[in-house]
Amino acid sequence: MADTATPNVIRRADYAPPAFLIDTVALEFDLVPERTVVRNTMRVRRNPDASHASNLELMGEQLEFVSAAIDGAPFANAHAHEHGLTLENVPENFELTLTSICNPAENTTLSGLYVSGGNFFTQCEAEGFRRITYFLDRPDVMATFTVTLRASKADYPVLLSNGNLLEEGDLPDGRHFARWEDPFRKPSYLFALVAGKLVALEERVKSGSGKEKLLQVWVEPHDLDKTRHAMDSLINSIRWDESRFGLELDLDRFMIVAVSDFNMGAMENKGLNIFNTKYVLANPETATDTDFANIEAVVGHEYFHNWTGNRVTCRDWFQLSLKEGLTVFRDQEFSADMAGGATDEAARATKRIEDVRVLRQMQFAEDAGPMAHPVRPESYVEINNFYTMTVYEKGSEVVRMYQTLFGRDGFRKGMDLYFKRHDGQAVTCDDFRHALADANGRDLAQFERWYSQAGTPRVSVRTKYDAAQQRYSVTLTQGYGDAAPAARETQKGPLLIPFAIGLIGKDGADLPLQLEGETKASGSTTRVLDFTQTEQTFTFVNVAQEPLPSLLRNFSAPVIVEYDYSADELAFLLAHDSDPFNRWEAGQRLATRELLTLAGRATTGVPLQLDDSVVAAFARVLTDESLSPSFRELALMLPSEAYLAEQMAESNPAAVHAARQFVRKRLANALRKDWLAVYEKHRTPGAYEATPEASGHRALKNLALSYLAELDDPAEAVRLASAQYDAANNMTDRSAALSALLNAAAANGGSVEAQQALDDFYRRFEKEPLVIDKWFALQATQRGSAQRPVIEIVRKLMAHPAFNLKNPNRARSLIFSFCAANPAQFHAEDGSGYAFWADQVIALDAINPQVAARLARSLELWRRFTPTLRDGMRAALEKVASQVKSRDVREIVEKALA
Ligand code: B3K
Ligand code: ZN
Repeated sequence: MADTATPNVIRRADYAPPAFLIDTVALEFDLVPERTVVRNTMRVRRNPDASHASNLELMGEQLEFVSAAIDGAPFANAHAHEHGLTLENVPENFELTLTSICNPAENTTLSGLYVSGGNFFTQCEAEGFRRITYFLDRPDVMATFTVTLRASKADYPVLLSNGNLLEEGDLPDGRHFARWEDPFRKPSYLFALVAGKLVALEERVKSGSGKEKLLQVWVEPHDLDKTRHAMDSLINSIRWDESRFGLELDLDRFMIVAVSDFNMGAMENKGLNIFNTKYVLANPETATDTDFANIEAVVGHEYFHNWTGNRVTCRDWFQLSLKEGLTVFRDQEFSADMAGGATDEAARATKRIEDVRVLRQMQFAEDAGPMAHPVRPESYVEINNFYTMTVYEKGSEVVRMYQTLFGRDGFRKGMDLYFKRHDGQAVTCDDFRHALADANGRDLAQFERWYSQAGTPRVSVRTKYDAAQQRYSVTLTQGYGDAAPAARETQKGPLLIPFAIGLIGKDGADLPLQLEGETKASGSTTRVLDFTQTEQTFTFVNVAQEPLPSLLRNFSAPVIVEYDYSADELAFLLAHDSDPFNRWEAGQRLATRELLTLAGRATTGVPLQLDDSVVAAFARVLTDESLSPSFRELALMLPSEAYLAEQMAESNPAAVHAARQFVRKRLANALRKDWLAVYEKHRTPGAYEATPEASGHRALKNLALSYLAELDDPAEAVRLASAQYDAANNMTDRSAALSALLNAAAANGGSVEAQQALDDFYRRFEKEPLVIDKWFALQATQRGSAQRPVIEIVRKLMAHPAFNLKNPNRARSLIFSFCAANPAQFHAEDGSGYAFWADQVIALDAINPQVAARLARSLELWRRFTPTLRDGMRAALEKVASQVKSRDVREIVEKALA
């Protein structure tokens, strides 16, 4: 409704094929930081499948138009304007040569061609190519590209672009050139170039069919010692895509380049992936176990795009989840296989739990706010605002549901058919669904609603046991709660929900499952129910005793399950469920329920207390040596403050913080001996190992340390943390120790030990920007106190010589960490956090709208907070709305205020 009033809304329903097609592109760059000349020669023809247009309308932004020629002759009917270039009355089929100039040195948006650290880089997705040259900059226009780069040889010794290197050589005046050709047709958003002083770690490998491939990881010279893990991750990705999906690397050469100024994680440009340094550079001294895991996941993700995204791409940007949801699913499966192979369900579950935690904390929140949209959005103002948790993470869950419905083999059959039908094409989410449906002989019309329906579905469960008949009935009802107004508006009918369920007997073992109408129990003790109606009852027969249901095993659909478990039942599931995901889930439900009760009490000032039975349930997990350390760490980590605040009728971050701290302290004091024992037992002496086992030990040990830092008398924890900090041979242990010192000291307004460690950390890693990012982030996310509010520390750090608003990683490490990852301090009653937020959004808007728009989103749930906070947030949003210029931030704040 608000859409119609807003100009420049792009709608999915308005899709029309392009009036012209471009078959080949030859680009020539004369690379000079302030004035790069681009000559672009294209083979253009009318699109036989589109309605006639006499003018060719090319997109272009921030370009200085120089000249146009058609078939070699100057063309006078070319008019440059704010959004591009209009060429009037063009022929049917012609060669078009355009020359234009851009200014990479001044490009702080990091979209298009820009300079970072004295080197040239590009970022074209979604609409950056039009900032490099005039073009039909839309993904359904696919062309083959040849690229010639010319630049000073001393300043830019390395010249890279997509595909294969055809030729390189010297030119007069100390310049040189390189010519690249990408044999595959691609949309413009996959174009890339890199030029500068870089070095590469190289490896030659043979692909499945025996062809030799050159792999390179390009970085600045001082970072070469941090490239091994990215290279290993790339090799593992190549192997995995061959074995799991039969997909081989199609180019002779595959390059990864790291850049320190980058808007997001990485970019899948054909054969030339460009990465944020954060997702490439790692060695044990500088990177944590989480960094190592993230690098493996992102290297995999970008590599997997080579087939899901590049060989088969999107028809239009509304189809973004076609490539992103699918590729996130693939990278999640890759990481799970790397951790646990295909069969170690407990190890795979660790990855599943981490992914679901992110989904629930971030995507469910997105669904509950003004940016809620379906996996395939219906409209947008700025497409960069739609690289969202919904498109990526919920999109991945939607893809996972196909696999849950059809099994791994059925899913593979669907993928095979998808590539057989669509290789080399720009297609839609419907095309993907049809391939999966046809390959498995199933009508998936109802499944389309997962793409068109916004909001988080709720499934409520009622159960009934008939002891005389030995029947157990499970009634499922689906709908949307009040928290999803967007969902109700677009609701089209019930979803097809694969609902995995198991039944657990009194001894904790799974019961056999036989549905009414079946002649015998099936072999598996987990059943995926096809839940397709608004309300549906499934009846199990021959159920000898009243079972406890284990619902939505392995999180088989992205929904909220409502079922009234008692605290004892949850403790029982936490101790016995054979589904490791649901075992974790039981602990989370138990903790969430207690924490929300306590938060409610905290708002009214009633003294807090926690039942011994809850402490006992967590104690059992802590001391259960049959559970893997990484599982125990996940199970003992309480739900985040952000997630808890979101579950309250009125979000109250201070109350949530008080409740969560109370429980942490209670668990720390009550289980002190156990924490200490776990801390000692899970030390990893000797050389650092990056294996999942070793990282599990470190995770559990460091969780123990963080609980010990909550003790009423933290002296012992401070001693342990200081010793760990000094002795650490890896960043995981060092940063965990520093964080424990900061938090142990918070209540007293800081400590000597914490300050010394902070200073040491800075000096030690002064030359490692990614570690200095951690230094900023640790301080921004630390616990505060009345004497020492974190906003004051953050303001001081903004003036630190190492702070730089133009570098997105640095801006995120300090500003985003405070505004989005320290809710109790950010949402201070005095509104100081909001005033800071508004100033930073406005400052960033002038530099880098994409980064500013991300920060702008941290206030979008303002309506759900307590009245005082709500007023403060509204005022800050209004201030931003009155001052920002970019379309990116405007869309966010206008939707928030609407
Ligand atoms: N496809 C890119 C994201 C581009 C974001 C543009 N604002 C990275 C990825 O998802 O692999
Ligand atoms: Zn992606």
